[in-house]
Amino acid sequence: MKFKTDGSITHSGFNVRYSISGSYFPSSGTISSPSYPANYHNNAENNYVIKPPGATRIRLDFTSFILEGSEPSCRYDSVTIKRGTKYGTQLDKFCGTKSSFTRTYTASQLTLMFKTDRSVVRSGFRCVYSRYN
Ligand SMILES: [Ca+2]
Repeated sequence: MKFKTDGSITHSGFNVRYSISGSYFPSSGTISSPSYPANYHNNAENNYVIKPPGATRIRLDFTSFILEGSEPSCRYDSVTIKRGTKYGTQLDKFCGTKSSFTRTYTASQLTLMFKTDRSVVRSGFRCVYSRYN
C-alpha cells in the first residue's frame, strides 16, 4: 500500500483496519505475531516478506506456535507460507497449538501470511528465519 501526499494542506489521514506488513531482508531474523507473547488481535492480516540476501533455501524455525483452530482446515486463524509474494504458490498452512518445529524451503523469497478471524485470540507465534544454502 502506498500513501502519497503533496506539499500543501494536511488532513488527519486515515485509519486502516488491518495491520500492515513488515519486510525483512537481513540474512536472518525473527518474526512474531502482533503483540507477541501477549495475544494477537482479531481481524489481523499481516504479510511478512522473508528475503535473505543470496538465499536459495530458507529455513523457518517456529519456536512458539499457539493459534486458534486446527489443521488442515485452519479456517479461523492461520499462518500461510507462500513462495515469493502473497500471490505465490502456497507451500504450507499452519494453525492450532504446535510444539516448536522447523521447515526448509527451496526459495529465494517467502511470504509469511498471518491472518485472524473475528473472535478468539491466542498468543500467536515466533519464527526465526535464516538463509539455509
Ligand atoms: Ca481467531
